[in-house]
Amino acid sequence: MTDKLKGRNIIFVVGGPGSGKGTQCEKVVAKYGFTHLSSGDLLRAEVSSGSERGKQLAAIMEKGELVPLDTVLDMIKEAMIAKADTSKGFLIDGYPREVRQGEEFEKKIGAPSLLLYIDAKAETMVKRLMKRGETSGRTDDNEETIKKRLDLYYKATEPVIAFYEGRGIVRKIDSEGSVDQVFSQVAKAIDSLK
Ligand code: B4P
Repeated sequence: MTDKLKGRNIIFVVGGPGSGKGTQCEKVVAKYGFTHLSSGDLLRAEVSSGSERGKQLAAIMEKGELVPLDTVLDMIKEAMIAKADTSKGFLIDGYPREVRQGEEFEKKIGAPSLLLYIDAKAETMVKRLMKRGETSGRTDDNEETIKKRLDLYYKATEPVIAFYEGRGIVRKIDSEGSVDQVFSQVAKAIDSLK
């Protein structure tokens, strides 16, 4: 099954909660036509379906914790296979959240050619998420859960960046500026792949 995904351009998009990952991915899709797969969106779709698995996921996400690795990886893999024939490349947003997720992805799917590290200060991320929480209806956009998501990011996800830095594929993006300022750095990093 994974043969379908061989040789595909894969870009990991990693950053803290509220760093601007999803926002930048939308702009990348508009400019480059890549396929955007957000682990958070895939999980929220499962929750909205009302399935038994969705109910279990909802309880974990509400607490700001990571859902089991196999669940999220299977969802990403299925979504990639479904788009494999037409995709120009994949933006994998919000994954890996921990080093083991990266290792398993490579075993089951393939290696990334670039990791976009979307970097913002903790206070910036909190401010953005609290603002989004006013209208998003997301059960995890509240002060208590945001704090837990941030703690988990520093503990589990930052080591992912160090892991891929060793391979020379990390491009750090300063995400403190406006959406367009951030995007000009993202576009430069993607153009450097050609
Ligand atoms: P995610 O859906 O990944 O949620 P997120 O970290 O908040 O990122 P998102 O992409 O939505 O927000 P963005 O920064 O673009 O994860 C949610 C939960 O799902 C996790 O806590 C976990 O439970 C589970 N999960 C997801 N992936 C998993 C995995 N791999 N393994 C296990 N569990 C997993 O934007 C935030 C806000 O900032 C927006 O309102 C935006 O408009 C604003 N903003 C963005 N850029 C801006 C800028 N430059 N200036 C001003 N505002 C900006």
